[in-house]
Amino acid sequence: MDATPIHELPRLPRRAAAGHKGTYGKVLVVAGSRGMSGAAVLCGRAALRAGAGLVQVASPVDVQEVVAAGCPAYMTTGIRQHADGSFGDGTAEETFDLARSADVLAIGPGLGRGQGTGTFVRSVLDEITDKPVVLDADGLFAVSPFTGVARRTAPLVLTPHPGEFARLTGDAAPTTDAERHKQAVAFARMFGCVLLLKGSGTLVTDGANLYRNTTGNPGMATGGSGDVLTGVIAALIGQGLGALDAAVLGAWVHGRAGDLGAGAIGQTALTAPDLVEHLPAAFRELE
Ligand code: NPW
Ligand code: AMP
Ligand code: MG
Repeated sequence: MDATPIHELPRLPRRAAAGHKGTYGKVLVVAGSRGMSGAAVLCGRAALRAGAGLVQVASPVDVQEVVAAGCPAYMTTGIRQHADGSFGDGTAEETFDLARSADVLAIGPGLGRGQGTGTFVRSVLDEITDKPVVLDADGLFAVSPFTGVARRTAPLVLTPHPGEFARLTGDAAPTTDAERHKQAVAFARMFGCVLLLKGSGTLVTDGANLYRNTTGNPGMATGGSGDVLTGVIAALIGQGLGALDAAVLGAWVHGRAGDLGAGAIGQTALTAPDLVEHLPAAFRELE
């Protein structure tokens, strides 16, 4: 299947004059761990900049304060851990409750790869099947190689970079465009998910449609870029976009923020926080 370049964008939902914060979606970000609290901050800040009405960031309790210091506008929660760093047995239920009151979940940035973390991520996916989920980074690691998840009534969006995609499929990373297209479409079709395969010319597919992003630059090849994208897509779903549209628009806006950032400070110096700071200008072009 040929990839359609993303030129015609899904419409950014307009904000109603009488809208309130509940109107624009409550995003639960499950992210961060000791040494990677920044991933949770980037994801949460990006979700706010992408228009989410409310953002709650749930992180392991030992980094909650650090995450909270990263932004005054989101709420935080500490996921209680056992002495060995694992979750579960009473701690996972608290996250289930938060998830039930959210509109959309973003799971994985900087969460870590301990065995207990993987079990925890899978338990959230098993338990919360009626809320859209954007699964990224260590959330993807928890379900690799991918054999599917519990039957869901809400969409699942997976956002791997090529290394993560190879782990998901268990195959070597595709080397040609044609192979990349084929593998991406086949994966999305087989598992009934939306797949966003990152890179220069990020692909987005639901198995029936295939799009190629036209924004972005190699300045974005810097730690934390992807964590920003996860928050953007979750926020767009929270505002009512379908999963495919949110992934398409999210990829475009994220790349556009990178292009505006590179225009301001150059590709070399661009960092993930700069992407967050340029989201407003990128979104303004769509309002
Ligand atoms: P190689 O060796 O480079 O050729 P991982 P990660 C391969 C968090 N972060 N792009 C690559 O191959 C994330 O959220 C936290 C990238 C290597 O084998 C995750 O939770 C930050 N990789 C966690 O760190 C900022 C490619 O994949 C492997 C590739 C780990 O995420 C940083 C690397 O992938 C980061 O976002 C490609 N195009 N092609 C923070 N501030 O808290 C092949 N690979 O092991 O999943 O590592 O992406 O850094
Ligand atoms: P991650 O590896 O998860 O941090 O994600 C990196 C993000 O930066 C993805 O959204 C990529 O599409 C984007 N990115 C990385 N390298 C490039 C590039 N050379 N051109 C365009 N976008 C890129
Ligand atoms: Mg990443």
